Amino acid sequence: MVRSQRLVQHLSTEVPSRFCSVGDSVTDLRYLGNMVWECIWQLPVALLIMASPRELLADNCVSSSASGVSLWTSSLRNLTGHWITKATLIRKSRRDISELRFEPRPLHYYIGITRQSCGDVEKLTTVFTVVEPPARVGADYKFFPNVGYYKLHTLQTNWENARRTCAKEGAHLAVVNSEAEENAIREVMRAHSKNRFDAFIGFHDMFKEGQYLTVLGHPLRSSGHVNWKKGEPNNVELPDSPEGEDCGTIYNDGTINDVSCNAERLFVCEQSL
Ligand code: MAN
Ligand code: CA
Ligand code: CA
Repeated sequence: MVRSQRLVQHLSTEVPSRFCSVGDSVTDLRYLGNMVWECIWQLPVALLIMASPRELLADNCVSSSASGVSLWTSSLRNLTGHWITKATLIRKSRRDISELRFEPRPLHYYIGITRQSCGDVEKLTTVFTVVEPPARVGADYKFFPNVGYYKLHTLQTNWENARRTCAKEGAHLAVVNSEAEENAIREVMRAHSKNRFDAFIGFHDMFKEGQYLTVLGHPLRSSGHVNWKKGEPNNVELPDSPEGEDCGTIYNDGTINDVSCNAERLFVCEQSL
């Protein structure tokens, strides 16, 4: 499982200094934007903030774009003395996961506002948080509450093809982070066959022998649940795989093994919550 991505946009205004601070950086509004984004979102976000009247400031309008992302911000005080701050963030991205059935996903968003006064400077900090659940995977993924979505692919292929197939489905080769997750994977495997078999999952030691990494790029040992089969990993070197065994599998009893990356196996994809 990986944590849901979060979009946190920070927007803050200092009155009357004409400086905006974003995180640790300070930007002069006369020249630059007053927003950063830590993560990028698929849907437009339009925001309106009205702050209490203070001294009149010039209208500031800022736009910025990078790799399919557009951002507009403006901050002005109107004739009735209201401070109005607006920000619009739009991201366009190409879908290359056409296999997915996209369903509308509810967005959760909230706004936190804090006011600070220091001498004659009033600082208004507004934090916008937008949380978008991951895209739903196909109906053939089985949902395990608080664990994730899992699918056993029942056509054998090598590890790299398995990795790509999961990615095309908006998922990844399964990474086992807990006993509950091991049980979920065992269940989808056992639903296929009660006979003993193993399936590719998302770890390997292709880069350095014995240093196992997950497909998410983290050391396997930090995944929280590592259940090697007794005697594994043994990096067996066979004539057709002299490089040894560098790709991970899981047996339907939940134990894991290293096998040749060129071997053909079923595989388990995971869509994190
Ligand atoms: C046996 C054992 C394993 C090895 C597999 C390869 O089960 O030697 O360590 O990974 O064969 O198929
Ligand atoms: Ca190895
Ligand atoms: Ca092995």
